[in-house]
Amino acid sequence: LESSDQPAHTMADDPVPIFTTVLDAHPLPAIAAREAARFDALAAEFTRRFGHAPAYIARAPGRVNLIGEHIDYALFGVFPAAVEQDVLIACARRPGPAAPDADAGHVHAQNLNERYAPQAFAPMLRTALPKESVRSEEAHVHVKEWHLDIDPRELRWESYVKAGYYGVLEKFFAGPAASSEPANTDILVTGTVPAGSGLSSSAAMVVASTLAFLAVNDKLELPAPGGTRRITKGELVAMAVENETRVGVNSGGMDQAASVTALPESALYIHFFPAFGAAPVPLPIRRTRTKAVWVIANSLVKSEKVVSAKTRYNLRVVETLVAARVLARALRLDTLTAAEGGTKRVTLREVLAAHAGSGEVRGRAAPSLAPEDVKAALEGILPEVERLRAGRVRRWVRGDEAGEGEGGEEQEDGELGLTYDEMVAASGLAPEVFREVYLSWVEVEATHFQLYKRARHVFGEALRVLQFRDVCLAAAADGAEELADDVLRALGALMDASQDACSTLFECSCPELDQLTRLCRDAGAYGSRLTGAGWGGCTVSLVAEAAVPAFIARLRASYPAYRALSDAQLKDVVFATQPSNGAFVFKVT
Ligand code: NG1
Ligand code: MG
Repeated sequence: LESSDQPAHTMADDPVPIFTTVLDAHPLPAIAAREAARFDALAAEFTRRFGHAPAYIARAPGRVNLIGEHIDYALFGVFPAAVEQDVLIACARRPGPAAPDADAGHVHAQNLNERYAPQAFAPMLRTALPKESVRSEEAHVHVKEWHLDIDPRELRWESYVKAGYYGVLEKFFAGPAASSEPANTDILVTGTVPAGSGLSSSAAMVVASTLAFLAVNDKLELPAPGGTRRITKGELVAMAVENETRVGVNSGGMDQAASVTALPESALYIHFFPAFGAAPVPLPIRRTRTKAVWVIANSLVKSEKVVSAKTRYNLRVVETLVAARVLARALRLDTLTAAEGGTKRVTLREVLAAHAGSGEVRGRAAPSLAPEDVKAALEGILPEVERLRAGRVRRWVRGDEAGEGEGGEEQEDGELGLTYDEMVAASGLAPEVFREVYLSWVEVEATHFQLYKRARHVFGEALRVLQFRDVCLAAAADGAEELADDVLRALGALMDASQDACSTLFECSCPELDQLTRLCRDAGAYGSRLTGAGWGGCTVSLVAEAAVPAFIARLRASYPAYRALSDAQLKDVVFATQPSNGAFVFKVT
């Protein structure tokens, strides 16, 4: 096993790959042939529509999270892999006379899918007043700022294109030193990641669009001491995470990191604390006596995160953060609760570190806990989470410290959670400070807040991620020709436990997902769980490869929403998937 959960080489420093043959990107000849045909067709259609050939095709995959749900924004490590479904964006500078200044960066965006109408847009250039420091030096220097209209309340396909573009404009064409202009650009988009299904079509779109605009504007190679260097995967992830917030979801960084850094044949262990990093972990599922694959099955319940964020995703982000503060107070972790004038938005991962006395601090490299220590710390903190039970918090707030240890009313009120006022009191912050710290950047709507259940899920799930990773690493270290099927059973059991926690503690499942994962197990899966944000979307199951056709047939007969589907429709809804390559740029020669 690796000695730290912060592997030395994390791929964040690797350059984003540029391929010129499809074979480089898809080393298996069978896949390469299929992909070459797809890339060629997109390039030909681009030429037909715009009258000139594309210069690049940017490609970014969706992802399936194998385990570790809703813990990335608590800064715990997660375990996703890229899927084969992806977004392709063919792009080129539009030929013709250079546009006058104000018209720079004009974009014609089209989509192969007819549902998504062609769009034309340009960023608005604002020449802002120079910043103080600049003004004092050179009064005539103006600061360039760009603006693109994105309405996060409306689901529009081009919003994701604009989100990617925005980051490139801000990073390379804004500020006092910006001299050149963004290029006029034609783009043609196509995608196979189903939308609203938990496979992160949004991250695939944003990563592909960021890459396309980097390529068209010659920003893949950057000036560096002694020559040039390629933009790194870490830089691309950072841009894509920030870009996606422009579409309105305060997500963790799992999806963009997975889409950018994935490698074929392996999953990724992605960590965010004390710093971001991603390392490939080989999967043992093809080396076991029974060869297995991941099967994705869509519940066909659409989960539009942006639309329901107030009562679901963003509410969970707030509950998880407040749980961290209240637990830090209950555990008397004063360095955390007093940080930043007492207003730090503490995360559960920081509470764990402080409770374990590890000295880990966000953003600072060492010291960091080894996974064994993190596991021990998680096991140690789980009983402390009982302090977050509503009845206990209430008694504690009333100052009835003596009552702290007893059960009493906890059982009955455990389900209901805390009212807003009770939660604020437990945070120890003045109401207006609470609002500023926890609610000024996000909209949520609820009558009760569940701190106990959310924290219980997060710590338990974080532990399962490390256990899942251990099973994979132990298998990788095992030189045996063939591994026992126990490996599959161990992974499957962790997946089942994850589903159970998502359903009962984090409450991000839904009746259809509960039913579908149960049917998947009945149909022979080693384990089955929802993947992504939940409340609908896809499940992922570990299934014996030889049994996949029978598995799919049983689901079709037993899951009500599948009965009316044609064979072709069913193929898009239930399918086996192999971990695929992360994002890259294909240079059309
Ligand atoms: P999906 O369902 O793929 O959008 C979301 C978040 C992740 C993570 C998961 C839950 C976005 C862009 N992504 O994924 O960061 O929190 O939910 O584990 O919102
Ligand atoms: Mg998404």
